[in-house]
Amino acid sequence: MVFWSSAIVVALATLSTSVDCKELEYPPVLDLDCSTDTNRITLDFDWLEVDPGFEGGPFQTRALGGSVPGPTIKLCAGTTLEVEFRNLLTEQPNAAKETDPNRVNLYNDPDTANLHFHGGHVSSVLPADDTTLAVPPGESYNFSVPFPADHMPGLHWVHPHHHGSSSLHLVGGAALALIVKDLDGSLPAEIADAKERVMVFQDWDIVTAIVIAKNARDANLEASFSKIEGGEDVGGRFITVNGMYQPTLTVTQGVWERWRILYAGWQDLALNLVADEMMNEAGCEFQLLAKDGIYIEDFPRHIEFEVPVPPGGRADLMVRCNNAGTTDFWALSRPTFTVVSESSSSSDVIVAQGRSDAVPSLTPWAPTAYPDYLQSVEETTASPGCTCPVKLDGYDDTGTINGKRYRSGNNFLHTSYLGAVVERELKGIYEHSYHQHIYPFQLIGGFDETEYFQYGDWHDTLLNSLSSTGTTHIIRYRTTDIPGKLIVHCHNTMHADWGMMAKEYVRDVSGGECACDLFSAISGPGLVDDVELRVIVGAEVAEETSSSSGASAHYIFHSALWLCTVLFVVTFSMI
Ligand SMILES: [Cu+2]
Repeated sequence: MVFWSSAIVVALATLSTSVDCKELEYPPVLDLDCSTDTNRITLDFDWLEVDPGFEGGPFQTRALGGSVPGPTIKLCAGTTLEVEFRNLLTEQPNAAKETDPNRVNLYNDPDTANLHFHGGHVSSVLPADDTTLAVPPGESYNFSVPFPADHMPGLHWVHPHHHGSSSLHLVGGAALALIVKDLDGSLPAEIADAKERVMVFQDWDIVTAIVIAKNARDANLEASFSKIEGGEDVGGRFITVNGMYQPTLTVTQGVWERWRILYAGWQDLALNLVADEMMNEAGCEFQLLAKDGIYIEDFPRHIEFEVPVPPGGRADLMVRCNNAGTTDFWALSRPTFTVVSESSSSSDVIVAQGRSDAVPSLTPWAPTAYPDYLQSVEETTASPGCTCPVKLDGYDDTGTINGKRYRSGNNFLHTSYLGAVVERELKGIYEHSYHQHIYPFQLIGGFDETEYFQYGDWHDTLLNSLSSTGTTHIIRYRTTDIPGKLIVHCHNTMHADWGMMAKEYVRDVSGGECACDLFSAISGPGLVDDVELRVIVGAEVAEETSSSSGASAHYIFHSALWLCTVLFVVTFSMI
């Protein structure tokens, strides 16, 4: 039997009026030092009581970094992020385990986690972004993740990625934004000076979450989420922005803002952010600036319709609302937030009601240089043997990549080598969101372009629901500089947990051969880690890699920044 033993630390803050309480708030920010080589932080994974602000709350969930979403990390390219990741959860004795041979590729290990630095062009070799690492409850791990000096500034994110429990952790809101900062003076003033809003969208599908929890015998999550009440829409499934249910954004009429949108998604559909077509009273317009943390080359790109950010994807938008008035925004076909556009008293804002063409438009801009790993390969043919098919297919226990389900250990799908131009022929992207670790990829061809998905664009996550079932999305990238494991999977994490995931390997040799559809062990030159080893912190085999690394300058998060959300610190225990 499980119970919440002590709910302490009452209201951190409340405001006096409900109107004020709905104004969008932001996660705490960890603005890391750019003048030092290394920054060290601590991220705890633990139960937290949250209240998104509807009648059925509050409820307990597993949170990363002391809030939902967790604190926004801002760092500079050329620095190393050290994270002491402390899994403070308690083992549930009856929970399903991946080590059970009857439970391969099912929901397992609800209290075991790790961290993935989604979108980072960073090493997959421990102690960096190797998602085959397992950190069981009660254990901790010291990540050290160098962000290369030429890393493109942009919006990425961090979330647990343990095979079998990714969905359980994302349904509970364990995610945080990670921003590689723009260099001073690198952006035009109209972007650099614009009000910046980091907006983390999270999908609370309570009904599905309970099904997953039952499957994993995750009694804690099942008990907590079963208590969530509310209307059919709220109690069954709802969307939050920065942990808030249907908040308000007050904007100034006619003034550009920069919205940095992270869809911390785990299901099948794109975010499809859209202003209410019938009632866009505020006359809000979108201009696309970046996707998946990579600046597009043709900014400003007008987005007339919805913004189809795939689960796991990001979009930076310049947004302006040209009228005074109110507009509801929808995401995932649900009313998600409201913009209140207020007229400005400033005389230098010249706006003609309803006429966006009457105010200055944004000036075209692109970075002066793209880093090596983002140099266009549109006109470059793939290296010999480096074009492989990747077909995402099926659902649940029939979900596969190229016909096979995930296998741990030394089992690899494709291989490449440093300097190769790698091409993939993706199938199934109309309903599965292809995500690739370490290297973003360029959209080359094979599909019908839309305003959002155009040839030459870079992504790390791709779901194009407007494409037809038989479409092949051709993508290409150059494996410039980071060798090691490269995980590919569906970012419908339910599919990934059930086996729609595979490992590739980038060999640390310049030249050689690529290989497709190996589905077998790899050996030979250029392996930069032990592909046989799977590090489980606390297990005997992992002793060397799970050791502590020095001073404990812990960053303790005080989650008192939520003005409208009553947070409790929950000590979780069981008898
Ligand atoms: Cu899928």
